[in-house]
Amino acid sequence: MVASDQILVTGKQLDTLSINTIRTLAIDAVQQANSGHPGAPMGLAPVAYCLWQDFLRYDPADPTWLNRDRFVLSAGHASMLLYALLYLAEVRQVDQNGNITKDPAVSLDEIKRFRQLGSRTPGHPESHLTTGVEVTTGPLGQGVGNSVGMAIAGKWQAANFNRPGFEIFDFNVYVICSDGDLMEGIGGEAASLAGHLKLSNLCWIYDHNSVTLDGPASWSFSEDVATRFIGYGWNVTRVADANDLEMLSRAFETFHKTTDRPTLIIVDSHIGYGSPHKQDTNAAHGEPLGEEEVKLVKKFYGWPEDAKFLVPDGVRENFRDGVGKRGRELRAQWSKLYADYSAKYPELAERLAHMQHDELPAGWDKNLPSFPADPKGMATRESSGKVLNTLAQNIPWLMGGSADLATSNKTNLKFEGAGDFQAGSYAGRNLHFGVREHVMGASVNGLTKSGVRAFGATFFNFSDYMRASMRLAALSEIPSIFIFTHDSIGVGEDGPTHQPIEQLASLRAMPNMIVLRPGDANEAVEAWKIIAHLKESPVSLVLTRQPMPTLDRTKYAPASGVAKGAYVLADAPGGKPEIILIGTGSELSLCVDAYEKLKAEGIKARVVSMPSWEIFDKQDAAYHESVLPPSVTARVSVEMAATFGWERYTGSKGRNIGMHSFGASAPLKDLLKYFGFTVDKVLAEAHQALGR
Ligand SMILES: Cc1ncc(C[n+]2csc(CCOP(=O)(O)OP(=O)(O)O)c2C)c(N)n1
Ligand SMILES: [Mg+2]
Repeated sequence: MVASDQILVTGKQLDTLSINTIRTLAIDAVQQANSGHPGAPMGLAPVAYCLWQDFLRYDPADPTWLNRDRFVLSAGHASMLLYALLYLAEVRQVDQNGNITKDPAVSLDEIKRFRQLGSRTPGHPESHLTTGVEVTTGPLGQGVGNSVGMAIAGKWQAANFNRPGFEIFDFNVYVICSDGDLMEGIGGEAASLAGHLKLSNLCWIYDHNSVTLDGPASWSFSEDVATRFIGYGWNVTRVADANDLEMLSRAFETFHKTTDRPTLIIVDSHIGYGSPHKQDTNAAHGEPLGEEEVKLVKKFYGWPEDAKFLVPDGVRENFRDGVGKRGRELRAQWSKLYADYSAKYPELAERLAHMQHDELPAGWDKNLPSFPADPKGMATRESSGKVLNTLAQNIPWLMGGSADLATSNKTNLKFEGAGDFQAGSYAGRNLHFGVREHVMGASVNGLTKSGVRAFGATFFNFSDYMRASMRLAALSEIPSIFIFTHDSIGVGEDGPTHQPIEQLASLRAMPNMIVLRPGDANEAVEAWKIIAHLKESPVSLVLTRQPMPTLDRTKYAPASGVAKGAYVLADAPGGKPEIILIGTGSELSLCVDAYEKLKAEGIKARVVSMPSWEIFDKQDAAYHESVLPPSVTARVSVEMAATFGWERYTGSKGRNIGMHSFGASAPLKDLLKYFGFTVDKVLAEAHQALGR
């Protein structure tokens, strides 16, 4: 019934049958959903098949295997390609607790529910929903960006954990990417960084199909990609026909043999049918084929025209005998090796177990600093930097870096043995991302998904440059740590190009993003304690450049209140305030100064420190009311940023002191006066709110 010699006359019959199964599953799923991209999976099926079946070291029975090769579908619109592979390879589902179940990660029923509510087969792959999806992709360029972090993690783990005779880590990271991935700026950042770091464990497969959504790729993309990547320091190889399994195999072998740089395999392919002789790029591109076309395609593949979701006999067995068998054997060998390794190096094995289960090691918080009261105080970038250095000594897999601002961000890990991560010295924990914010964000996500606790740092204003990656961290529940200093007009002379205004509001609007803006050095310590425990939420830690007072905690409430997101720092006698001043970050001390003056005037005031809206919002109603009693409607918020959203805490009778324009280039003290961040201004607004 199924003729299979029409596409690959040279290939094996079973190969062709398997490849066409991937293709027709994609076609049927997209048709049934009445939305999605069938063309890319159809064109790429042989490439993905060759990789999975013959090269990927992956045991479908244990998708959590530490040394598994990683597969990233950066062209996330081709999601059905990945779902078909997960289904056919019989990858098992991992439950919420990280335990492997008997269930398939993707069943045929799930493929039939492609793009439906609650399915494991959403429109684009989402790593927190579907086992076997290593990272969430869809926004083009993010997957290639993640892959750099994953490859860095692989090199770092090999350098730190392998011992003579115990090659515990040697996994590779494979990525399928499309024209869009290479057009996006982040793709260039990623390739540049990977080339610089000589990440030889990284292989991108570029689907050179000469077409994008609007039409021929030539309308918008004409550079010589091969030359470009050679310039980046990559090994570049080419496969002239995506259906040529032999040539594909040779390209993967070339990748394996290349030990001094990453590899780009440029694969010339044809979207749609996958054949240069037969294609209908319009129909196949970005939308279902339509019932008529589906029949024609199936006929072309030698498929029964009316069969839907057909998996011919022998196909699943073929995958079992290929990727399944190889993966099982490789993992069994590894497990044996690892058992001996654990016996010989119990400390390292314990470390790996912690890393894999997102656990903190014993003593993770020892020697954390505590800062004495100091009216001059210090910048939170400074106090945070000290905390980070202590934590990194206690947590040996805490690592990261800055986008060329480490000295300003105070994120250098300076202790003995911290080291720099560079080509050829992969054990170091200081990463140098260069001026590449976007791929820093994506890399931090990839690193975090690979078991290390990673941070990336830059000026707060440039969070915009990496926002797309931060958003994916939030969406896919990756606890990436984003450290931002120079958090306001407090930057001073650098001026409005460097002074964030709306960034706080915009990150607070992002679901699952924890924003923390500590109000003094001791709040910075508490903020890091929260960060250490995050498992499913990324954090934006927002810090000042300029010094701020370290509050006297014998006079005011302890900084441990940060754990609840907001807390009463200073209160009116008997806890019955007439007015509440709410501050974050550098404006907290302004509220404290105003509070003291109000007190002297005989006005009963309260100061609430609110370093994190998100964490405060998670507390119960009783706590909310204890901090912000509904009966007290005279409220003033103070923050050197857009006031957008503060009404939710200050109410309709409240006042919001903040920024209503971009900043300006001037010495800080002039800016504070000009924009109204003075005790007098807070007092004036307080009086207004009180109506006296
Ligand atoms: C950042 C981003 N911009 C736009 C899109 C919408 N989009 C989906 S696929 C695609 C382009 C398709 O061209 P290509 O990358 O060559 O993939 P192919 O269609 O050839 O598989 C676009 C623009 C996206 N997914 N991500
Ligand atoms: Mg394309």
